Amino acid sequence: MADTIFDKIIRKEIPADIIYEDEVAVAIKDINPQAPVHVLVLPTRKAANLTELATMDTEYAGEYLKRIALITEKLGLTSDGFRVVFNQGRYGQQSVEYLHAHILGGRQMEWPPG
Ligand code: D5M
Repeated sequence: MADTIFDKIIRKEIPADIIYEDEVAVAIKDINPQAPVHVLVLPTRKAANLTELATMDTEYAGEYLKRIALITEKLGLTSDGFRVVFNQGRYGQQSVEYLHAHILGGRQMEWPPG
């Protein structure tokens, strides 16, 4: 699987604004924020996308999901709400082939998304 910018961030080869990290996940501020709060949650075990995560160890996948929820709490987003997005593939406009959950918060979201 091709190396991506997020592989390099996980390996600490390039800097990022890391707001949380443990053995399961690393959360960084998005470099191009689309909301007052825009954080990306990367699994430490590489998966290219959500489809690939679903083939991985169920316990690990569950722990990763729990980290996303934990980070929304740490960011203070749970009372007003937030949005979590996984972009995948061409139609999903995924630009980095390393799974990342976008956590977006701090403003009113709209539906349907663009
Ligand atoms: O989203 C990929 C996201 O990754 C996009 O919102 C920009 C962000 N990005 C790209 N490079 C960096 C670095 N170096 N730090 C932080 N954030 C970054 P996608 O869902 O693939 O379209």
